[in-house]
Amino acid sequence: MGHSTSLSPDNIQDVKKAILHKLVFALGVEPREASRRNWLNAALRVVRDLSTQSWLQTRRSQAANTSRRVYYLSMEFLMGRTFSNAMIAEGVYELVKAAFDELGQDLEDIINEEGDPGLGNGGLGRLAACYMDSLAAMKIPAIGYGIRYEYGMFRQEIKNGEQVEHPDYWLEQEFAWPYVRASKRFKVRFGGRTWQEGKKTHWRAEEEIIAQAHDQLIPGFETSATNSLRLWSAHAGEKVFDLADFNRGDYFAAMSHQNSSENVSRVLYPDDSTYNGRELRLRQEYFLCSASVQDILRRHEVESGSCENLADKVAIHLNDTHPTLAIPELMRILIDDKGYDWAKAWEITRKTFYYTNHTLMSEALESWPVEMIARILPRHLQIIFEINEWFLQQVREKFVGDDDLVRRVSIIDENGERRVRMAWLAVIASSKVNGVAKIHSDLMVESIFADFARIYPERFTNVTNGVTPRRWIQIANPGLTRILDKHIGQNWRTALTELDKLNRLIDDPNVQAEVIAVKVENKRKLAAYIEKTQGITLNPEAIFDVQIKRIHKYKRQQLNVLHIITLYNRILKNPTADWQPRVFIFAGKAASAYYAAKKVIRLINDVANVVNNDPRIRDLIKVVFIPNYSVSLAQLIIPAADLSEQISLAGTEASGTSNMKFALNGALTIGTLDGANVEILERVGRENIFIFGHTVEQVEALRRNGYSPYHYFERDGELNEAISQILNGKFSPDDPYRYQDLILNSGDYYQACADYRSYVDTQEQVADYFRDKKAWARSAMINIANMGYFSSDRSVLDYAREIWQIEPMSDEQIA
Ligand code: 26M
Repeated sequence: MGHSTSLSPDNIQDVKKAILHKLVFALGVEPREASRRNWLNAALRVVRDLSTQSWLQTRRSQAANTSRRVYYLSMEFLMGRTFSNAMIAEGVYELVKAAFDELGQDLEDIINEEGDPGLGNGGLGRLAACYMDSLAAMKIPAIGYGIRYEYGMFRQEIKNGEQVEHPDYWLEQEFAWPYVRASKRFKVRFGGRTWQEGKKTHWRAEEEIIAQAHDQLIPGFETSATNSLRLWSAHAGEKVFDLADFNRGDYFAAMSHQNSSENVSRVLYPDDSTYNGRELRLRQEYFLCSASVQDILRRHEVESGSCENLADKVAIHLNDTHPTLAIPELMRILIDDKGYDWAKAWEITRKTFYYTNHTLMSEALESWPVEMIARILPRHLQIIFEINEWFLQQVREKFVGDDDLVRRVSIIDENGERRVRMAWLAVIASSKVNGVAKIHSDLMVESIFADFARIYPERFTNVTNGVTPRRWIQIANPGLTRILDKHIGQNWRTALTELDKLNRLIDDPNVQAEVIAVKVENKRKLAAYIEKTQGITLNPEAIFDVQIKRIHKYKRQQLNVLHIITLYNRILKNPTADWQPRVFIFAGKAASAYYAAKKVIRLINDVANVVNNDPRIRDLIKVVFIPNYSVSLAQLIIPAADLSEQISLAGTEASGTSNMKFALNGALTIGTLDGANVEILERVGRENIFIFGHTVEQVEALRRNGYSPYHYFERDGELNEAISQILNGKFSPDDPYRYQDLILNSGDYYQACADYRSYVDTQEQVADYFRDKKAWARSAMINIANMGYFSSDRSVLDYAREIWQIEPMSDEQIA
């Protein structure tokens, strides 16, 4: 099972029959009336049956296994579409394709019929999804825990150049992959009060809701190891129906309690850059933590009898601080329900937890008002205070007299309204804390966690992010897959460093030609999508210059726009020069309350309008903003890119992961010395990447000496011209003041003006280099060949070895 099943006529007939059987008996639909969606769901059920057999097998062997299991807690899982991934994991893609051929259906159309659940904001959620895929492929026993939001990330529409948000009710369309586990339900309680009875603390909550499990199988690529992702939905417990209201005959008043309970899993918070202290978000976080910790303990007790050896069998990983309440929740259950004393509970807890930090930006750090936690989770607040007392005592003993240190590392921030610093709690209770790229992990211990690095030097480490080659090459880029299979064999799928073999072929003109041809094929496919959806015609010979990511000041989409305007001005001044045609592609969502980010979207669209419709430009440059960025759009756009824009201010982008996906698909990077760009540079070498801009040290020096954008604005004619045009309404003639507050007025905190000159000059080198098709193709091949390190398989194996201390299972253990 799982390994490529042969394409024999018998097998094709079997799959065809299985699909028809599901169509009729699982969906109740006749073949002649079946829609594409029906065919998709029937086939999903067939593939799920295959995965289910392996899954039950894996569960049995994991339960019998003595090894440790990791539980990956994340408020976000951006899984992308399931169908292709499941087919290739089970090795039945070609078989299903052949069966659908016989049924008169085109597999690609059916694949594109699947929705794309947006249960995450961006990098952090997609990383969790890549890790789920890799944990299964690497046979590491793992369960992901998250929330089954009813509404995912909003759907973005661009109307008159502006972002308009629409609710994404993704459950509207039937999705046949998950199992609903009616028997897996846990009570999650909120509010009320606590009291002491001798040594025992009691908590009487005033509200109780039910967490209901929805499981998705995560089949490991070509292995029978199958993990699961368990997402919780919130439901009204029976007792929250107000009987008094019922008796009065007020049905709707009685039912409204149900609504408020179910609000907890209603919607994903669509902001990934600024902490917002909403009470509902706190409830969501606790809901995830409580249901998951209860489930983990239940499973552990079934397998091991008691919680005594919990830490030997259980590793709980916190994907950022969002699930940090799992720490006091585990403490609470161990002490109040299982009767452990505080010291023992704390010892177990500290050996169980691990925490990954994904950002250094202070405005994104979670800190909840003490008052709010007291109201919603009174018992947990007591436990947090107790942890803090224990911790500060240790600090006082070790650093005698350093009261300021004690104030700085206290979990409770006493400056102004008292707040609980979630990152501090996560660090104090975890065995290991990691950053997500080398530079980020270094900066982490020099900046936000500097005090903790003194207190616990051995606790901090790095695991550089990675991406799954199954989705990001095999599924997204069939053309490149063909080239790789032909020249270096098929093992790269689970051993990505095999790509290194491509280094021998970089000067082979035939392979170069193949690489160029596949890139052009992918560019045509993207161009066709843009033509169809937006009516913009693109030249596939142009450089496809792509920046797709959340819109944020620190990511500096404005810097990209300043370059576009500069190029526009240059072409107008010298129209007959031999300009390299270029297509600028953007996509990404702005948090709905992030005024400046929304303005940047509008600016991109305003500039697009002027540039695309100026006949003097003769289509030499085109600007496209693709609406509603998603995982499935990324799969279409990334393989078509020539140039990957990774232009964040040095020191601000923790890692980036699209930078890896682009390079893996043969795009060259233009980027700063930030995040994982630094490690990409190390592997591809200076000649095969375009690095520009200030280093972290230079950025800090500028800040220390009082940075001013005017310094650059006054000295650089082209920068002056571009900014003046924006400010004077050149791109918004209907509303000349639209961009008055952009860039200069806000002080240019992310130093776009300081990096402008080196960015624009480097872009000129890009254009020159692109003229030499063979040199470019050779560099693209060097990029692909040296991206093996950035497989998420390597990342999860690093976690397993260095952090969780988990051995991957052997094939014998699974079988
Ligand atoms: C926090 C509080 C309330 C509501 C939402 C949030 C929140 C949600 C998502 C905060 C941050 C969120 O995501 C941050 C993120 O995506 N960080 C990115 O993580 C990637 C994976 O490690 C890195 O590659 C990116 O550099 C980093 O920006």
